[in-house]
Amino acid sequence: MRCFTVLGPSQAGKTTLVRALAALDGDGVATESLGLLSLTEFGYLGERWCALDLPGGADYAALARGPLMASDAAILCVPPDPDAAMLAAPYLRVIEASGTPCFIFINRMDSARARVREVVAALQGYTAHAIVLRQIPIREGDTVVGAVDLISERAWRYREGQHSTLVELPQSGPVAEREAEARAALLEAMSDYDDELLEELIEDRIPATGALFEIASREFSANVVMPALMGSAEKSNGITRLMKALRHETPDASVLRERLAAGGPAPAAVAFFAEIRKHLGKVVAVRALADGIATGHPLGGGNLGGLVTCAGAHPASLAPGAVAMAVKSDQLSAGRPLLADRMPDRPDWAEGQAPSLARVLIPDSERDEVRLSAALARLVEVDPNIATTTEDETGQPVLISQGPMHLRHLLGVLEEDFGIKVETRTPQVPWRETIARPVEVRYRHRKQTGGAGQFADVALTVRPQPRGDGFAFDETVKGGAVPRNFFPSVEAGAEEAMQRGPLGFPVIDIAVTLTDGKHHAVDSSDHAFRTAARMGVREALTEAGPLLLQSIDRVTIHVPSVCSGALVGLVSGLKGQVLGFDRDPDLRGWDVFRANLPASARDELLHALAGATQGTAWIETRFDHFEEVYGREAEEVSKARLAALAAH
Ligand SMILES: Nc1nc2c(ncn2[C@@H]2O[C@H](COP(=O)(O)OP(=O)(O)O)[C@@H](O)[C@H]2O)c(=O)[nH]1
Ligand SMILES: [Mg+2]
Repeated sequence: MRCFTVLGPSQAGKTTLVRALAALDGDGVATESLGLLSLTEFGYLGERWCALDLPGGADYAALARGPLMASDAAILCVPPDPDAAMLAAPYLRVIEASGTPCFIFINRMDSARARVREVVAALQGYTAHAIVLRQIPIREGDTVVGAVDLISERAWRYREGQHSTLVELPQSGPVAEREAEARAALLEAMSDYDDELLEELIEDRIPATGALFEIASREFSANVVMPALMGSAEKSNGITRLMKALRHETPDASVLRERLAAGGPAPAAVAFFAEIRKHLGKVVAVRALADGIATGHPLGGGNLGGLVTCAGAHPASLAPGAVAMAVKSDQLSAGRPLLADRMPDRPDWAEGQAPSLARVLIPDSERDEVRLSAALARLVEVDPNIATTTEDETGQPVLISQGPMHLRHLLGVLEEDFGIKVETRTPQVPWRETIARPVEVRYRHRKQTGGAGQFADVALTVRPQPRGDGFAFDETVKGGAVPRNFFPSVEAGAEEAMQRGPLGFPVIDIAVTLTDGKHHAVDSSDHAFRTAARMGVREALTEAGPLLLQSIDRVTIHVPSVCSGALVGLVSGLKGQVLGFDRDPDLRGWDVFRANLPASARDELLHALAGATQGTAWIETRFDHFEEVYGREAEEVSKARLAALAAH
């Protein structure tokens, strides 16, 4: 069995295309869906195929990594519109990173307005692979009525829902001219990777069709070119041609196995997608890449429980290349190569992009809190594209997903499959505070209750530290005014005071010096000094001009170069500081844009970016530093905080 993934923007016709391919022979078509992934198994001319189909949409490009780990080929399905190339760019990026040989299928040719050449040129702007046009359309007026195959030089006239008819390729006129020109370009591109062909072209000998098809297969398998074909999935035009190209040119699973090994051990299988099913537990789509994948045998560090094919059969074992769902195999995680005894690390390209949309989840019913964290742990096992954490301040669970669509899907899974309904909110931003100027304080803690009293007296200097220097403590006590053994308690008391400053937030970047004090031979204790230091520092913080600090993120935005210009205004508008942008040396057509941005603007950034780049951008965020906030904004933040604390 060979396996391919169809990717492309939403509404490009991916699902229609898979259906049309499977319907060609209509032989043993079986479908299964696993979360967002649809699997379609079908036969074509006596061979078995499995097509993998994900919904299009910005959030889901990252999810393509799992299916690509199981695919011998990819089909990038695009609309016949040069302006849509940018929407296809994120898919090109993952396909290219994965090393999967890829056909481009220009769909919807029944409604094509733009020239195919322009569509190809626009896509070429986003890939380092040479896109080679394998067909050209035949037009009558504005309508595409057929296509010429540039290798065989055969012309076909489309018929809706039926096989196209072979027609005479005109010997002269615009189609003939365009054909000659496009064929020359194709052969030239192919000769870049084939010395023999190059020689033949130089000597003005044109190789036979059979030889050309062989070279084409070889180059596709070697993933040096991306052939572009065209048609209409809806009208079943150009579908046989695409299927034949897949049949002749898609390498078998051994090539994928080698690609996944990447110098390490060659995996026996790959677990490429998963979901948790009610009453059944974890269901993992696996593809065998070697012999020995059988129920009861070790796989991925445990025994393989059971196998179910798309058609509902329960085979005892899988032949290399075959796809099935593994059940009762809890050791398996999605998106991982598998050896008998363990799951090796995924290849670098499959690490994926870090999810960026964080939401705190609040179950509708408090009783569901424990169940929710268990459910989230399960979700992480089946979706490598999410992450979970807890909010520092509240300890509430945070789910980080690829974007709003992905989040909505995950909340649906929580509700339907786990019976947990949740509300969401944006996570709290980590505000901090510090002080503006040094102050000196003296604090005496004294208590006389019954027997032993408490006595400690401290003189402290509290100074602001440079940003990022954190907390420091020292002492300049002379003559044993405070005995050495109490110093650690003074330090501990000072740190306690920093847990919440006068503005209501944790205090950072201050230095505390114990300069003097008094003690009592009987009544002084660690506890007394700790209390005195805490109270003293608290007083000092109030007097020392409290300053609100906001968390500043360093964001790296990966964005199609055509959108970079618009980002300058967008980032500045969110009070961010643009640090600059450069071409991405590894990704044609993409820029890497760097900025510092208040953490409080992260959500707005994601939202605005999605709009400005049609969802194609993706970002990496990490904490950079804390920065002072002044004036009205600071007052409002602190006021809200103190009110919230008082309400508790
Ligand atoms: N005119 C035309 N419409 C198509 C073609 N292929 C798909 N569609 C339509 O485009 C819409 C989206 O198709 P679908 O396969 O769901 O797209 P997907 O989001 O890429 O899976 C559907 O209404 C299809 O009927 C085509 O070749 N020509
Ligand atoms: Mg679809």
